[in-house]
Amino acid sequence: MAEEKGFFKRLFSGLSKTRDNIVSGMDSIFNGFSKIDEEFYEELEEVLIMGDLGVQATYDILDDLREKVKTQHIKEPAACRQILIDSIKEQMDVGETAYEFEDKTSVVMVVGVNGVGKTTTIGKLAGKLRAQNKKVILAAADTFRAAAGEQLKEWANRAQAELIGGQEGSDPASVVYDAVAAAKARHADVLLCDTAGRLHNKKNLMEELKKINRIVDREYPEAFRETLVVLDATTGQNALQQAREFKEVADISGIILTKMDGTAKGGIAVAIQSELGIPVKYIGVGETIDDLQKFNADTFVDALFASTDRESETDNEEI
Ligand SMILES: Nc1nc2c(ncn2[C@@H]2O[C@H](COP(=O)(O)OP(=O)(O)OP(=O)(O)O)[C@@H](O)[C@H]2O)c(=O)[nH]1
Ligand SMILES: [Mg+2]
Repeated sequence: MAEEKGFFKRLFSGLSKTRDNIVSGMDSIFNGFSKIDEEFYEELEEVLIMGDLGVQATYDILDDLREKVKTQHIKEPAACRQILIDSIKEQMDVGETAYEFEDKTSVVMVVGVNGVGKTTTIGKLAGKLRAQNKKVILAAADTFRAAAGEQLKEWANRAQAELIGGQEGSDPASVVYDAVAAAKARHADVLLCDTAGRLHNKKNLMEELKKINRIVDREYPEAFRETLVVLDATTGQNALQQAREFKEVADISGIILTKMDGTAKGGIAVAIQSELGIPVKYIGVGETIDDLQKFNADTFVDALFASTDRESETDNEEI
């Protein structure tokens, strides 16, 4: 329970910039309007879009709200606040099977464009799995960038996971081939594959991912598969576009949204889920090994919409 409270507190402070945008805008609408009219809906729409929730999610949320206002005969603008919050929670629920891979013999491909936080996230994820006593192997399949292998090695040491790498410039698919062999031989629970974010061009990058996937399909058909796209939340709508592009070439099973600390664009989590139908499974809230959180829609939306009363409440909580 203390852990749960600590989590809320960290998430709460991590989302402060996003919340400043959304909550102050919403509260002024809920308090400023005396009746529910078109102007009220228009202003809400503007706040949600400014908060990076995306056009699609905003329309869905407002349609739902209009419907409930009608059927429940709601007259007070203030009563809409909770309906809105519940509607976002419903849209963002990740479902019970989201973290299945953690308890299976699995291969997790981590993909994303350069600099979004793939390598860091793999380190954090390895740390999480090691804390559950899982046997974890990391594959350094980003052989394109000179320092990439070294960076992953540091994370492997920190997380106490084993690393399989290759020479700079070597074939990433062959690194994955070796890593699969090691995972099988050592009965590893989870194999996490780091991939390059930048190649000579986008087509090369996508072709390489397909090739790596084919190797795993062929060499390790019994493994449970997970492909996670890492997106940098600070890039807002660009992140959404990147997710779309990866969705075209790979079977994406989830999103990891990094750098949620210190961005005003945290609402992008809502947009991704609602526009692409891909669940956000983890969020990165800092640069250390403990700064990766499982995404919980209820906690996230509560932290996103918490008013300042909740802030003073959390100040008294132990971490
Ligand atoms: N504040 C913050 N920084 C993060 C987070 N995740 C990653 N970073 C930082 O983002 C930078 C890039 O992270 P990397 O893990 O190297 O990104 P990458 O996707 O592997 O990059 P390439 O291998 O070059 O494609 C590093 O400075 C990380 O410390 C996060 O959740 N919060
Ligand atoms: Mg990297």
